[in-house]
Amino acid sequence: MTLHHNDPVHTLRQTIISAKKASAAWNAKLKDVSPEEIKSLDDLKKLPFTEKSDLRDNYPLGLLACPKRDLVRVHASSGTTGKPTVVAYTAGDLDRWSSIMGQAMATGGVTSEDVVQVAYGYGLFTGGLGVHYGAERLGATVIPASGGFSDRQLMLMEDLETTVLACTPSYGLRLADLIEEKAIKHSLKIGIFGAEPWSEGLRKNLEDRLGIVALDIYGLSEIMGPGVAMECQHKCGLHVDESQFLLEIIDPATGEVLPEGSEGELVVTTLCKEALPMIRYRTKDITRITRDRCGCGAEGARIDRIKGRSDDMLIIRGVNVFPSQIEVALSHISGLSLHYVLEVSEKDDLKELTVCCESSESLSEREGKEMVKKTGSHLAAMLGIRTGVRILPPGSIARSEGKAVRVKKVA
Ligand code: DLL
Repeated sequence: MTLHHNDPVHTLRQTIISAKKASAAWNAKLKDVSPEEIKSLDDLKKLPFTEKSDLRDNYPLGLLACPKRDLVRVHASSGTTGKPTVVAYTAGDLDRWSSIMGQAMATGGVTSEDVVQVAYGYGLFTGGLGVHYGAERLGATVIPASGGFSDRQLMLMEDLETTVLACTPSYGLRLADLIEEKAIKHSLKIGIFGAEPWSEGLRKNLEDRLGIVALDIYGLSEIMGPGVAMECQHKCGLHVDESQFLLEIIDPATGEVLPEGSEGELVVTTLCKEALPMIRYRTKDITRITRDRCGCGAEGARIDRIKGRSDDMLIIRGVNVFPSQIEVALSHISGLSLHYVLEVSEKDDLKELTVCCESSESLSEREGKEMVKKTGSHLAAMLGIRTGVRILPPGSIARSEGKAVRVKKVA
């Protein structure tokens, strides 16, 4: 397929034609769609949504829009149940991903002078290799550290004078703790944190303690991997390259397209994918699109920091809360470390939430009780919900090396 980046309508039509031609599953899904009907981007609404279940139902590669021999790489995201979702790339796809990712890093202020330590996991997860190739494309020096082995991370960081750390924000917090604990001398300037929801509070914590600019990067395997959206140093929304990705916001309950500026579920259509194009892919991620001019001068679309996934939203006695909102509330309480877990139990069909968080210092019994009270009333004031609170000693919550598991179901 030839990709015409400067005419998105043409590219969209081509995408539909090649998907229908190559895959029986796409052909069935798009049976009522004739590409000629797509006359403007407004006609995007006429196309059906694609969801994770479409990939799962056509496991492993039923949605492939190119001959299988054209593939040069696969990645996969682990599902909560059963088989993973497999995503695939042609050489052209990898080339475009590298340049989109390189451009995203440049948007964040990374240059060819930088030493980028990639502490996202390498392997089936797209994080490691995605950031790796983007940084190389930019001409930066890459340290392919992968996730975990924290002592080795710190050694490499110190000895090779890493200037850019790329990892999940929760692992960034873990590394920040260790850097302080072991008094590591480092040269970090920029953090590229993503792959999980995080808060302004955690950004400030990482920036203050590491002396860096901490930036948010967004992406998902089904669309490509990291680099779909990335903040610049003005930190007011994540820039999206609309010549590659068409964005919509829908009501997650009804699927209705919402007016620009509304908060809702992000839907992405790819204009840059040969192997696995995605048409109106429902990301489940809750955000907003803005187009006002950014402080950096860019005028294109930006998305807000992702609030959470529609399927991670907790409904506690009728009040909707995302784990990231709890993190925001916790970040306002001095004396807590931002390592936390949310325990959800169900009693008589009602969900109960217990927020388990660590104090930054060891507390006496009396101090602990006061902290429980303070945290509980702060959460009630900020979120309008009563929750249980447990304050745990420093170091007692399991540290994440990749995506943190924040919500635990308990009996
Ligand atoms: O997490 C790709 C990635 C790697 C993004 C490294 C950024 C950095 P998946 O494993 O397929 O891909 O998970 C995608 O993670 O739908 C969101 O729910 C969540 N997510 C990704 N980035 C962010 C972010 C990678 N910056 C899913 N903020 C997405 C909040 C994020 N959530």
